[in-house]
Amino acid sequence: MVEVPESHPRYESLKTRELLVEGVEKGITSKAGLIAHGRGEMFDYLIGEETIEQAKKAERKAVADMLDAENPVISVNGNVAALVPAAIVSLAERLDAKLEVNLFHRTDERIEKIEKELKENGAKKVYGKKADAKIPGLDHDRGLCDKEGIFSADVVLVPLEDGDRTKALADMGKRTITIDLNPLSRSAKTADITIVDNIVRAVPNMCDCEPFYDDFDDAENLSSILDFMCERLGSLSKDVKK
Ligand code: PTJ
Repeated sequence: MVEVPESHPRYESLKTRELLVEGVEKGITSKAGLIAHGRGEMFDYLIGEETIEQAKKAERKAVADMLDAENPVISVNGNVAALVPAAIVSLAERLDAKLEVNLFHRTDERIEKIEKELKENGAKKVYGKKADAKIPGLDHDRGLCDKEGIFSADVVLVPLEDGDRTKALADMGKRTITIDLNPLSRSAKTADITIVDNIVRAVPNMCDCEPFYDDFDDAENLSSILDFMCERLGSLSKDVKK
């Protein structure tokens, strides 16, 4: 891993990139995962690279929903495993949720490597390898999942997810929660709760936050995030002219 000096103004961001590059080298993260992260970084710029109030509220609501669920499952892909392996295991413990490796670019080798990474970070059981069920409406291996895991879950946390899969899970009647920096993505628009925050901040926040049990309107929250981005761009535009 390249040593990034802590004095570098973009230290946190560069360190996060290095984790993903290391994930690719270890065979955990797909190469496409690097591109997906770049898109995420762009939206992170628009919110000022910090957790905004709307995201905090969605994080707290997501925790409340997962705590209330009968069979909550956290879906883990190659980016999640590279960026927050220890925190995602802690979150699963807090929420009494199952962890399932569920990949877009699925190979048995990647599934096993991610399972190993999660176990090295304290996970006792990891679902995903069995793949004895299929999410209806998804072609090829994208639809594979575990009967005891995602297939029978009532609430699924799907961070950094492909829009088709989020929709297919919603069509199965599941409550879906996503973490996605892009408020315009199909996942963001489909999920019942959308957390527009960087996963490196969102998951640790969710390990510690107070659950929010009141009413929550996801569309209202998303709209307010887009307004926030527009206002922020407006004030940055004024600053440039000074
Ligand atoms: O490991 P695999 O094979 O399952 O593949 C995982 C990726 C992420 C490559 C795959 O699911 C994919 O292609 O995803 P998408 O459709 O590019 O969507 C990823 C979404 O996550 C995009 O909307 C990004 O803006 C967002 N995103 C990227 N990095 C982050 C992020 N959101 C939060 N935190 C991030 N660090």
